Amino acid sequence: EEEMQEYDRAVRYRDGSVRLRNPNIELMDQDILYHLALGSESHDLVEMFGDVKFVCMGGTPKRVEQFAHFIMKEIGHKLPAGTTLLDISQYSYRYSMYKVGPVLSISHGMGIPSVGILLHEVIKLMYHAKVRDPIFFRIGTCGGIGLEGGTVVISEEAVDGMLKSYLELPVLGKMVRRPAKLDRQLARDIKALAHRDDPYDTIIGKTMCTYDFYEGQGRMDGAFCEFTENDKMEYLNKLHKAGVVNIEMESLSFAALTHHAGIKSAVVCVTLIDRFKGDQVLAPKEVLDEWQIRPQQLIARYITRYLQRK
Ligand code: R2B
Ligand code: URA
Repeated sequence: EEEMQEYDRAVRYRDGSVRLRNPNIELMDQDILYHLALGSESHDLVEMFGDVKFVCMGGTPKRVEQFAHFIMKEIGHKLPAGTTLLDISQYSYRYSMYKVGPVLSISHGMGIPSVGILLHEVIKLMYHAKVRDPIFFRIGTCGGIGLEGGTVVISEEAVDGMLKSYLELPVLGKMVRRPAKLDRQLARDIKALAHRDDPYDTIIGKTMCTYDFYEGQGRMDGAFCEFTENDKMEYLNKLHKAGVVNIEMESLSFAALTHHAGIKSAVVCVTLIDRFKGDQVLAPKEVLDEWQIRPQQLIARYITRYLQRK
């Protein structure tokens, strides 16, 4: 914790606004946030985004649109008369972004490269818009390890497929490592908002983040499989013993890049399957849809409480 706070002070301005660890940006005439279809000169980013407090990310455009409508209801936000929610980044044809008062809801696609590109641009967006102390959430889905489908998992840290707790990226032919740390207090605060009478568990645990959905997650149902059922079970047991409770594909980058920027963040995912029991996601669509609302509700509770405190 102490280490995280030290870190925060180094990478944020005194007023809490996001400081970029890149001296080049302020020297540029304009900064085009290409994959968001926004620019620092073409748009008044302070006017458009200066009041943002929460950045919520999820995999699909539909889910983040739903979350935008849901959070609008929950925080009682009213759109100006005669207007509807619109996808601010629709002309990027890459990501979708909705803004509801202090909440941004943005799709990140699948996997570390996709969420990484988005995070570079959203962190720069926070800087250009002079946003203070933003909190980032990933609201997603995952596979569970020894957990019933529909369980909500709040990540305490992210590890890669080799159980290493940092993101590695080749830069100029050298491997750069960034610790994939998440805010433990934020994780506990979110967990405290789970209702005792929810008909499912909400837990905190380690999250494994992989570069692939099939072989990379030990699935035997991909186009290729070069290991046995025994090998797979041995690996899942090893993960389980190491405290890994779920597997998904973005947390490593999400944790590493937000931490590097000094931004508080959390990852909350619902399990769609127990990997000890199978590989295929078999639950009916209506069940999956109901499960996916669970992490949204938890984060909506956090946001609502936070705004009421003000
Ligand atoms: C969870 O679900 C997706 C794969 O189906 C991936 O984006 C993830 O992390
Ligand atoms: N997302 C993943 O990455 N893995 C799963 O098993 C389910 C959802």
